[in-house]
Amino acid sequence: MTPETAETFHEAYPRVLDQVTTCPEYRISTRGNTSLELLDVSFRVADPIQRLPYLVSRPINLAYNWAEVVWYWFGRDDLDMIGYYAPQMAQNSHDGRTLTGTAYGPPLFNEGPDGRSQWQRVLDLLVKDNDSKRAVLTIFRPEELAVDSNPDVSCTIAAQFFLRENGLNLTCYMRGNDAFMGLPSDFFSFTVLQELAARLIGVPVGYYTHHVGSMHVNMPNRPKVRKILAEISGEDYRPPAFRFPIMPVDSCISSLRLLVREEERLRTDTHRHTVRSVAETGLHPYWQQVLLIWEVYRQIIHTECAVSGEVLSALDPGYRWLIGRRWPARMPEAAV
Ligand code: 5HM
Repeated sequence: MTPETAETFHEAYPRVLDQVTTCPEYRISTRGNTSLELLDVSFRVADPIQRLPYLVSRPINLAYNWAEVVWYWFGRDDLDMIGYYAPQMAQNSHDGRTLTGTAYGPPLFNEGPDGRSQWQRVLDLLVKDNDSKRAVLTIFRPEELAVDSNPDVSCTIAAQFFLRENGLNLTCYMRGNDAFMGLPSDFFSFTVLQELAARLIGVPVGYYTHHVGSMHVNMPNRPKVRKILAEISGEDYRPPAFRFPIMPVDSCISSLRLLVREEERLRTDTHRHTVRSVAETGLHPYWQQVLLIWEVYRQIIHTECAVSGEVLSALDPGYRWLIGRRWPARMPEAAV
């Protein structure tokens, strides 16, 4: 039987949260967390470019989501970069500097003995043998369980591309997924990588399928899940009309190289961007938006003033909406 299909992630996310919290199979306690759990959860999203949930009760951190993609792409494992966007990730580090299981970049993008990464091998394979069933990217490593006290074991086992008539489909297999916290960022990163792969080999984006062994919600997040479910079932609720921008066909790799350099300058507060300076980078407007998001985040972290109205106005409406909901106290008066 094939999994249930939703059109967008905005539609899928509350459905998963509802299933896990209203009809959980188990209540488990492991590594300090008590959770409601449902085993063997699968769903498919027909239009994975629509990768954001637009929820007032769960405004996700776009600066983190985009940083995670770039962090993966450059095969990084440092807390310096990712911890700036998500300080709580330091808890998973065994040495206070790096992450192991959570850092999916090294296994996916670092070169192997043949001079190619797993990612590159899989893309090369798909170009030669379109219908291949071998386009697998493995993340979980058996050695991760060799040390009992390992604080960071990969939650994603593998991802598999299927190039079929409709386009490039991606299926991810996870051993465990936190439906409230982890799922939105995992969905975001995996589907950006799917879209990147589709652009690089010049095919349309297909659908995205998610298979999870243990889908769970940690008990402290239950009230937040209730709020989400109340929001979407409220009388006044109207689904958002925002559309996530479409990634341009060319220059993805050079844009990512430029982005990672600019990200560091903003993160370390050694540079400030304006709408004009972002335009002068020569980046495609799609990627300029990512820099603008990080500039907003720089202002939030490194200053105490309201975020620049000029930068906010230059943002894509869906991005602006989410940022306004995530950091309402930092919005300029006109934007409130
Ligand atoms: O005890 P365990 O190693 O499973 O705890 C890690 C938890 O982090 C997972 O169960 C899952 O809830 C969450 N997680 C996630 O949802 C972790 C990662 C990092 O690999 C992820 N998504 N990408």
